[in-house]
Amino acid sequence: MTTNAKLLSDYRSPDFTIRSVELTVELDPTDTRITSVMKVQRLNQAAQALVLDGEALRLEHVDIDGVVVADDEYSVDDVSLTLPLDQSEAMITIVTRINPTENTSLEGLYMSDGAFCTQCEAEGFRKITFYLDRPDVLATFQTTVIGDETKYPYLLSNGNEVSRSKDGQKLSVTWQDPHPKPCYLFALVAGDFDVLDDSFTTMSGREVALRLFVDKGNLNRADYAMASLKHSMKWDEDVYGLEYDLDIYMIVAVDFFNMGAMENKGLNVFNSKYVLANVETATDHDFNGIEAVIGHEYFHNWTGNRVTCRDWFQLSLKEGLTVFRDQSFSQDMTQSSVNRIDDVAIMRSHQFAEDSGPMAHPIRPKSVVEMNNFYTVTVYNKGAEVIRMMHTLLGKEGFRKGMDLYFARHDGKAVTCDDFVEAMEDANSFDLGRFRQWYEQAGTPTVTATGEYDAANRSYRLELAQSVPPTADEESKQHTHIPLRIGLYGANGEVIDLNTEAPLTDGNVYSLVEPTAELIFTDVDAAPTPALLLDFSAPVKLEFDYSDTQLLTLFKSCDDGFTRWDAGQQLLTRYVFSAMKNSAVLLPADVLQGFVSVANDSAIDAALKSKLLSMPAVSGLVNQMKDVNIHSLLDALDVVRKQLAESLFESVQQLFNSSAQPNFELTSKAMGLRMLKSVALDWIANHSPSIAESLVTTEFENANNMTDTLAALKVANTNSLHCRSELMTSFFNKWKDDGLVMDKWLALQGGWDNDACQTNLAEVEATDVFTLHNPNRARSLISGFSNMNYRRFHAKDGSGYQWLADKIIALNAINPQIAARLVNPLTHWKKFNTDQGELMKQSLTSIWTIDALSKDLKEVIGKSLNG
Ligand code: B3K
Ligand code: ZN
Repeated sequence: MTTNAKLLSDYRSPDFTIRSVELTVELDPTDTRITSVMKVQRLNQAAQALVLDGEALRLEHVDIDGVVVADDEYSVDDVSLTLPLDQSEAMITIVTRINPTENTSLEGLYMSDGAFCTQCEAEGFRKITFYLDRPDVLATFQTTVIGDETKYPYLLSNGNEVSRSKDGQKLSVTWQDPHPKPCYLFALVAGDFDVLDDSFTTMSGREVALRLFVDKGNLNRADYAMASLKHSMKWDEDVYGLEYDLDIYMIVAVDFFNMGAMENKGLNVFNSKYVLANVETATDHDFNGIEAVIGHEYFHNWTGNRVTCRDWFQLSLKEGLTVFRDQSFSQDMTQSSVNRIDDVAIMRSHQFAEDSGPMAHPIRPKSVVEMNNFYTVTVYNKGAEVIRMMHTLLGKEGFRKGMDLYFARHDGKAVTCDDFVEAMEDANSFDLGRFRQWYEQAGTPTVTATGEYDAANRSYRLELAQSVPPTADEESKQHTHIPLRIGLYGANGEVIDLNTEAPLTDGNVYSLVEPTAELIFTDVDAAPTPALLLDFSAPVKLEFDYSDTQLLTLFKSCDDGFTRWDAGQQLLTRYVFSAMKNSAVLLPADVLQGFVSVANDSAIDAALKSKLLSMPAVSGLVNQMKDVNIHSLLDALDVVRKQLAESLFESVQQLFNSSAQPNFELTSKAMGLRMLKSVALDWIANHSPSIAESLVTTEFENANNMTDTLAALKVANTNSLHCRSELMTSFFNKWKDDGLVMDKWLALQGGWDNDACQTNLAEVEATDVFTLHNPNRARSLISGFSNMNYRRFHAKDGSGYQWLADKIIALNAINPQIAARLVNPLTHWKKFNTDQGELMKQSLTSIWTIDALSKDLKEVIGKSLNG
């Protein structure tokens, strides 16, 4: 299986490069003809043959400098075309034909609801024409798109439109992109759309046309995306001094898309989920997602497009950095500590799982079979944490100096993660030698800390030690450079000044660069409560033996939102684990009272309060355990939840009432109140389903926005209230023609924890709204079940596992990329106790043994089954 893996250590610069390419694309849904004229230059004078990548192409013609290359002079196989070439420059013309309708993988050129669209990252361009499909080959593109104007009035590609002509119904439009780019940034879209037009004046006074293309009839859902784009453009100028560089910026929303969106130069293609929204159809969560993804793709214009990756192992160069940038943008837009909590929750639920599972890899992987399998939470989110740590170590200004130097050195080039770190180092004269370990190895480091108070000397001694556990890909590990943002707190949460000889930067950041360290703080009046990971300053697990009292101190009054939330989660986790051993365990009165006092504390803003009052996520708990008995864990969660629900009952009823708002507003304050109201409603339902019945029904019926509607429906679904079935039906009847809204319904159906689950799933699959061909539909139901419905997915008879396996087998033939993503829950079978683990393994094996298993699934399942 690993025999066809590509290795980072095998990287060689290319023998040839392509300076410019002229593409002519004659569109036809089943027989599109592509003519490519490339100016090829030899870089390695010893090279005698040009090997171009190409898959699923019908080759019609090839010539070099106008001389036809005969059949017996070239060779073609499943993945490449080899041409003899022993000159330093040549013009090569290649004509190929493809069938976009048959392309259900949604990679290369394919059809989405009657429109043509492309997805080329990572290696999709080779499904359009023969090319040097690698990110370190940068060419200027001129693209002529030809199609039937009655069906495809908009013919789009990268850059600026330079000419158009008509021949009967045939429209021909030519685009020129002056910025040399790798082919993964190529895009072509053709179809009939409604268009939202706007413009943005850049900081140097240039006017940029902004055009948002949506399916006919959807213009009333495009405003938020457009506003988000303008905010992003302004933010990148303000924070990084980065200006947009073409005359036009286009975004097209399509319904069939594997990922969230794609940053093609000047022509972003978006999953419609991240564009289309209004208050009737989208939740606050959707609006925030749109702002983040629009920002993310826009920020790629500099971090990804202007400076791109040398090879795909360097993916985090652009993705980690761009996620960090979109996170900072969202944080600046909302000014809420809750964003950071959400970032951390993703790390702990998903990334820590990946780091300790079969697919463990460093943020810069060393070995890859199918690149699409490496668009992971490790490369993206842990990658963003690594960038954030550099920001923490260098400070805001130092980081900006590093970014400026990075662009000054590498604009227009394809570079490596080392080049980025070096720019940060050089701009700040800061040694990041040990820090580079974050790029080299997988695994979540553990920082173990102990503290001792010396009353006689009024001092506090902290001992720190770091270690990284072995991971699936590598046994032995090195220590790394961990920034710990430290706070000491008194009994009432008051901040204690840090007096220490240990070097601290930014006032409270200690660099743990050795395996162990000792810090002494002086002038400490009483035994303090330490917080060592303020704002989650490093993606590590922190082990410190806190007392309940210390955690309550942090929970009730720490000045850092993340730390408060974390303290509450640790308290609840502690009692969940006790309840696994003894289901009669009682939460102590002071713990329950701590949660009540947070609920009643009017100084805490609503969004943060909703987080502080949330139960720990199952996935996060699983990551802290071995040989997981999932059913006993779920029972223990119920035990703790019930006790807390009872204590909180009065407070949450008040919160539910006081969070109601007379008018709908789309501000972060209003969003926070809606979030708190829904959390309160869930607690009410937990303690008293009968009271919740009428509240939920009224909420559902009176809601004037999707956030409140869905919140009510979710509470009915999670708590299996009597009103559930009627509300689900009413929701379905109202929205059945709207795919994006139906995704919410599908996710709830998948997540329904009920004995009728399997029958229900079969009924839902049989409805017209469900199809495995649309990734959004497939993901909603399948992931709603396998990632959210723990009891039913882990059904003791294995039926949940096999249901997932059957979907994966069907998806393997349709869309291997989506199949390889959705199979993830089964691949973690080793985490679970033998009863469940063996059943999971059996279902995984049932996929492994089918004919024509894609290389995407082979890599992921192979690693899980064979280690
Ligand atoms: N760069 C794209 C992801 C492409 C995924 C290819 N399988 C989206 C993004 O990260 O912005
Ligand atoms: Zn990205």
